[in-house]
Amino acid sequence: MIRFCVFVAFLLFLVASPVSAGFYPNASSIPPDLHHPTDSAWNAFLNLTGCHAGMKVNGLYKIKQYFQHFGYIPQTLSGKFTDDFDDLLKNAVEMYQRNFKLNITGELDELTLNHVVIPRCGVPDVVNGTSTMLNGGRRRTYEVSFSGRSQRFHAVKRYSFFPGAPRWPERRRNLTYAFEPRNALAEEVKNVFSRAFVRWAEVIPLTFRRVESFETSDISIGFYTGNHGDGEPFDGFMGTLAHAFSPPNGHLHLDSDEDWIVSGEGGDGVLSERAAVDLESVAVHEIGHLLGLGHSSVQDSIMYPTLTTGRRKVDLHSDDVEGVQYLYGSNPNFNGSRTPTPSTYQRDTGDFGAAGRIYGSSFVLTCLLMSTVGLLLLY
Ligand code: TQI
Ligand code: ZN
Ligand code: ZN
Repeated sequence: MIRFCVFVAFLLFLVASPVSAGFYPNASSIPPDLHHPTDSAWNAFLNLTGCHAGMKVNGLYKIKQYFQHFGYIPQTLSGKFTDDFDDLLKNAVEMYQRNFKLNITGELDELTLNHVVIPRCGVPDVVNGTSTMLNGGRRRTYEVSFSGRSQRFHAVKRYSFFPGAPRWPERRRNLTYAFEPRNALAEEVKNVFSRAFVRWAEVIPLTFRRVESFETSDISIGFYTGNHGDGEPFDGFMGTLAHAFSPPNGHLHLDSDEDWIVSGEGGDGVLSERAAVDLESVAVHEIGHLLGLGHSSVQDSIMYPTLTTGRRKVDLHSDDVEGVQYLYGSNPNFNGSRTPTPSTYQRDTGDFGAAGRIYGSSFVLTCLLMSTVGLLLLY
């Protein structure tokens, strides 16, 4: 994934969205020191050249935060990091070097630091204790710090969670959702979301019930333009389409400046000449975020961070199912047998050609869709 991420994408992303709330339970939990980037941040990193185990150097804690963001230091070790070059950091550096096929020195040597300062996607390299990187094409995976059976030669999980794997708590298993009353949405639009919720509810012991009260519902869904008060302004036509926050926040926002394809069953649903986006595909993806899933590296999964050219993608992939069941367990009433509904067909009608060109053509955009919080950890 990383090699697809280019600097331009990164800069654009920074301009468009200085801090992606996506990686945080809510906007107020963003550490204050991530808000004001400075140009010298990378240089400060390079100053750590030559650091090795046993040393204590001002600013070393920042590189620990960086490694933690990308999964090299367990999220469970939150709180303050020290400036000591301890085993925690040494292990992280070694793991990083192994992932990027650098010499495994366990030290912050020049090569390693030069690698660290290369702009990259914000998606962790190590997920669930397993590297998501060393298995591209080849059957190579290694165990990072898994308790229990070795992951070697087992299928690698490719779904991910938000830091700390937040989920809706046990006592909140019957969730309600409501729509922004000011949107005065047509029933047809609301039904798209109902169908999207059912797809997830089929595989986990959670239920989703539509209610009228927007103020008291667990999940609130609304279409907004531009700046809408959560620090994550929408950007007009294309670009960001929607966003959702991790549990238990419950906000799902969509960009009203997009042309949304609403019709689920039958019909082509093309709303205009412009690139149109299939609403249900986006809704299913965003609900995944609402439930606590991050992005997945499995291309056909719902949580993969691109919409595939010319396709409506609304069926959960086994990777999505495994991810969400890791958080909530499985639905005893479904046991994997489900009757396909007409709306589950993946149509290759080419209706989304225009959107496809935009989304399918470049990995730059793929990267734009991802959070880049990791880099901002430096500031
Ligand atoms: N919105 C991004 C998304 O939902 C926002 C985002 C980036 C995000 N990183 C996040 C949200 C981490 C939560 C957690 O991924 S988007 C797709 C895609 C978007 C993208 O508008 O770019 C879909 C919305 F990429 F998967 F196609 C829906 Cl399906
Ligand atoms: Zn929003
Ligand atoms: Zn997403």
